[in-house]
Amino acid sequence: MTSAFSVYEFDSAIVRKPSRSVAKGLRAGGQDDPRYDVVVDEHTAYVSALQEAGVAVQTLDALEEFPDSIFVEDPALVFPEAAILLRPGIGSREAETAAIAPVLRERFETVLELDGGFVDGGDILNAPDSVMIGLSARTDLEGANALMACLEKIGRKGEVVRTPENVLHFKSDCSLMDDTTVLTTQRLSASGVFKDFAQIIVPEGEEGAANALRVNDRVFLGTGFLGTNALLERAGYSLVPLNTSEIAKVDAGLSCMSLRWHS
Ligand code: CIR
Repeated sequence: MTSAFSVYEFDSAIVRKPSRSVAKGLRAGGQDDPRYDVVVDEHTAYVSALQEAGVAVQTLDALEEFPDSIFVEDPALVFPEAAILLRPGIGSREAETAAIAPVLRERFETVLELDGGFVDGGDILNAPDSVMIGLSARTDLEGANALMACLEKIGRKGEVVRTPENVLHFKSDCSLMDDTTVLTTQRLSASGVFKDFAQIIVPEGEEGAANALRVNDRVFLGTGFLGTNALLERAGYSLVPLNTSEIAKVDAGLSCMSLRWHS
């Protein structure tokens, strides 16, 4: 199925308020705990930016028992025509799927489920010609195959690719800027996965900038990534700088805080 909308055209989104327990969110390195009040500020600015871009945002209540539940991108995948419930590949986040499922069943007529394996939404890049599924420490081949089967049911093509070693998610290292251009890191670009795209490579030391987010006519970009900012400005994108320094302490960026689709 070719959707009537570009992969970056959105009019609807779901977000979840941060819980105080976000301070205990998962992280691979030894970063300090994020401060709840600063995470709230970052989240509030993100929601406002979505609304200003023309997106109607549904905000779900915080879930104290799940420190990472603010990152609603991981337990599900949404398209204009259907939602797919995923299976996060780390024990402490597994039950987030059941927590968001009733909301998705209310919003979507078709809700599919993986019949096995594990997939985190952060490993999925919905590109114009295929839904790219990055194998990672969170997303395994069984899950990727189960997701491919779901995608086939809704007439979409999946493609199994690889998340770079020691990178949390495929989308930690890339984001679409438009239908033909991807913003990516050198290490992901080197895998050849984006050979059919025009590529903008983030400067060394700015890998965190690659998890940007194109929303309608603008691109959300983490603040402080001056080199990437200059590259994208030069390429003519309209940038919305958003502070992500607190959520970055729990390995998060701009795509992970919402589920976005065009209704
Ligand atoms: C985790 O490790 O699962 C969270 N601390 C961060 C999740 C970020 N999710 C995303 O980029 N899609």
